[in-house]
Amino acid sequence: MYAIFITGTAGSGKSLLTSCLTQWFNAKGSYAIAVNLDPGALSLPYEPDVDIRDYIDIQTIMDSYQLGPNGALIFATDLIATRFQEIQDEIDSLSPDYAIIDTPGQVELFAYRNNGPYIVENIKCDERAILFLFDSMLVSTPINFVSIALLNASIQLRLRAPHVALLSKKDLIGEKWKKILKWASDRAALESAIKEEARSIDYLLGSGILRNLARIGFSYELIPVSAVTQEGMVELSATLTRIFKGGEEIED
Ligand SMILES: Nc1nc2c(ncn2[C@@H]2O[C@H](COP(=O)(O)OP(=O)(O)O)[C@@H](O)[C@H]2O)c(=O)[nH]1
Ligand SMILES: [Mg+2]
Repeated sequence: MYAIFITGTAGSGKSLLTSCLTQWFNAKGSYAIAVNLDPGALSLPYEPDVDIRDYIDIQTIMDSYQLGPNGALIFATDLIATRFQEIQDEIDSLSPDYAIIDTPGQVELFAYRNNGPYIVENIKCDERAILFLFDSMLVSTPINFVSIALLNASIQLRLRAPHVALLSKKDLIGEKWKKILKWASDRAALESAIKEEARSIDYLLGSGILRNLARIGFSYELIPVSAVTQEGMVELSATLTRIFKGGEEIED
């Protein structure tokens, strides 16, 4: 079984991509399941095969501990690891080829607290990968792009598994995705874009962060995807196959 964790800022398209990718694999003849690890999800654009909300209920937590919605969400997210065995058992009983795992809306609750690293490390699977979504709505300026790239690097530090960077919601930005892909792959182009657009104080900070990111290997093969039109699914699944099957022969 291959485990694919979907991460990204709130609203970046994690849940819709979970739905899209699950359908994509199933249409190609693999057996993929959608796993919801977001205890705070009010509604989901897919019917989860395995759902943390069966074990953790935000309303009960709010009532029992007299917490507001925010406190209850943090509490609930911290509890995910304590119910992980049940989630694992459910996944095992389905024996999927792929588990597509939707993570909590706010990425910091998953990545920066203990539950995310614990689950990524302990899930029983042959291989795992982390998808990180660069929301096209957020990375439309070079400074914002660098900020999200910094977040991506920070999440890589926390969730130790091969990472794939995606540009989500490609269908919403017309031809702008080309410019964003250029920034991702060409540091000099990004730095000069920062210089053109940013105030001098932002330039110093933005280019300083960028240079430091470059030292740890700043250059993305950012894959543009749309969970609405299914664009980019071919490229994404080919990249996942390369990660999972390594040197083995790649099927189409
Ligand atoms: N046009 C478009 N909208 C998208 C896409 N992916 C997500 N959305 C929309 O963006 C919003 C947030 O998506 P969601 O999957 O809930 O984000 P999450 O918070 O990261 O799980 C929803 O209104 C989705 O319908 C996409 O590829 N294209
Ligand atoms: Mg979501």
